[in-house]
Amino acid sequence: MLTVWGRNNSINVQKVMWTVAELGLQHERIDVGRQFGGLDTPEFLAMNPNGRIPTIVDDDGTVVWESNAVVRYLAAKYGAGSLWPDDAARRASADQWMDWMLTVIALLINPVFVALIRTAPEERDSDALAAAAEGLADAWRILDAHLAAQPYAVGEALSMADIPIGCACFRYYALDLAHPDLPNVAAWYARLQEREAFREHVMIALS
Ligand SMILES: N[C@@H](CCC(=O)N[C@@H](CS)C(=O)NCC(=O)O)C(=O)O
Repeated sequence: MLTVWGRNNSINVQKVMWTVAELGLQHERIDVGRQFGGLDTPEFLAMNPNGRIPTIVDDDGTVVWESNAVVRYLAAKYGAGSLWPDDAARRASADQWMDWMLTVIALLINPVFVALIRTAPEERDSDALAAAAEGLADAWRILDAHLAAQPYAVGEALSMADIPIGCACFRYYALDLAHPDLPNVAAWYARLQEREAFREHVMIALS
C-alpha cells in the first residue's frame, strides 16, 4: 500500500493527500514533522536525506520526496486521463504553474504564514509583511489573468496543475491580509471548494 509520511497541516503534505484522494488511492498516512518529530531518525533519513515531509513510499518500494515531484509521480502513474495531461504542451503548461507555485508563490507566502500564524504580534515586521502582501497580490493577478480564459489551470478540468496553486490559494485566503479583487481566481477557488477531496485534505485550520 502507498504510505505518505507527513502531518496533515503541512501545505506540502496537503498537495499529496489531495492528489491521493482525487485518484482514490488506497494509502496510509503517518504523522511525522513538527510536534510529531520523527524526521531525524536514521530510518526516515534513509528515505529522505533532507528530513522533510512529504515523503512517500509506493507499494513497489519507490520512494519520492519533494511535494510537486510526488504529485507528478502519482498523476503520471495513476492519473492518465484525469490529473496527468497526456499532451506534451498541456503538460508543460501544468509543470509551469506547479513550478510557479514553488518559485514565486511559496517564496512570498511562507514568510507571511510564519509571521501571521507562528509569530507573536509584537514581534512581526509590519513593513516586511506589507511588502510581501503586495508581492502576493501582484503574483495572484498573473494567475487571475490566466484563468480568464479557462476554468482550470490547464483547461476545462482539474489537473495536477491546480493542486499546488490550489493549496496555496486556501492558505492565502485564510491569512488575515488585504486581498485584492481577483474575480477569476475567486471563481476557480470556489470550483475547488466544491470538491470533497479539497475540503477534506486542504481546508484545514492554519497552525
Ligand atoms: N520543497 C519541499 C519542502 C519540504 C518542507 O520543507 N516541508 C516542511 C513541511 S511543509 C517540513 O518538512 N518541515 C519540517 C517539519 O514539519 O517538522 C517540498 O515541496 O516538499
